[in-house]
Amino acid sequence: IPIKKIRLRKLNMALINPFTTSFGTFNDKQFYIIEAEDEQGHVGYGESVAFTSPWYNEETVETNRHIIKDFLIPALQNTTIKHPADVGELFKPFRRNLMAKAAVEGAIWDLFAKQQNIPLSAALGGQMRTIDVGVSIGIKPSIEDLVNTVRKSVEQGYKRIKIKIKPGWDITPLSRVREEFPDIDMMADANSAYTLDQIDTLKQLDDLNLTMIEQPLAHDDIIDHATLQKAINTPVCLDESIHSLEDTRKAIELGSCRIINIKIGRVGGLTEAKRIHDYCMEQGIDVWCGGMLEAGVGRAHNIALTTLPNFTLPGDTAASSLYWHQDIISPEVTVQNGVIHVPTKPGIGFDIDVLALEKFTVEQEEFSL
Ligand code: OSB
Ligand code: MG
Repeated sequence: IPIKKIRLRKLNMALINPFTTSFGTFNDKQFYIIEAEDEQGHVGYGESVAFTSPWYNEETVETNRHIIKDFLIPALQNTTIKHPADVGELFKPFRRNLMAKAAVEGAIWDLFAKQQNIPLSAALGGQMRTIDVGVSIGIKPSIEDLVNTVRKSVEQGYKRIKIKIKPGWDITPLSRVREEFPDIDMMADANSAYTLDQIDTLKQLDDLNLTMIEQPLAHDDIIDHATLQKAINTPVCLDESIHSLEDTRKAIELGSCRIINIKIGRVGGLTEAKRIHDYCMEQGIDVWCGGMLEAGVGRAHNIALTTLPNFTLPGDTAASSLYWHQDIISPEVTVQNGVIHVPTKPGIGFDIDVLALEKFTVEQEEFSL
């Protein structure tokens, strides 16, 4: 894959609605867009999903810049990459920093698919023409507020409603939503807010007919999750705890979960995401594609990944308009009846809205390879 230069752009975009999880509230998003350009003028795009503070994992927007600039780009200099799957090998000397790696690898995957003149989904081996999507609803100021938001999402056709929970905002609001909507596909995400001391609360989830409970316990745990999974009927889904195929293998062996949320950034890129997908498929473990409040480039990567066959559960890649006044891709991601039609153009399949990209760029640096 000939690459001539890499451009790093820092963007700042305001969220339409503040998004609250058990670890805090997001009002806007700062992130890096990585552009990998070849001699012919093809440009591959990647998006880093780290936040400004290290509350989801240890990475931040600032650590992304440092790692990409001082380690990952130098590792790409004076080498030739035959396939995007080789990038992981080049980045292996650098521990973790998986979101930084995923952003750069993502730009190279997009460039590769554009050079081959095929959609990124096809380059990954995906075949689904449409993908099912759900929506993730943050912690709300009141139960009434939550019920109204769920109603709107159900009316918009989202196939699965995920509700963020934390101690003090769990069984009561979930029960109210279940009363109002007895038949919806509903799940909860705790973002690591509980410990086994609260197992009695977590056991009450079994009465709510949830599709799953996502990451109830510590961000770095797979042992206590196995204890919990034995004690409850609701399937446990791991998010924060899974960074690799190896983590996946161990979690499945221990019985820590029955479902895995795959996030490209959290596992270091599309290549590792696909490996985890393939392994889960062999093991009979369903997967779905998580979200990190991405802008259009990240969303496009999520859509491409979700075309693989074991993404049997709706993902969190909701429509651009739920997050942004204006997205950086054209057309923006739209959802009809809970479904996204997978784009068929080469690479990520969406054009970049260059004016929007420029408008949201607050810093820019360029490196020759
Ligand atoms: O745990 O899945 C998560 C948002 C920010 C950080 C972590 C998570 C989330 C979401 C929203 O649940 C996903 C999205 O809508 O992009
Ligand atoms: Mg989660």
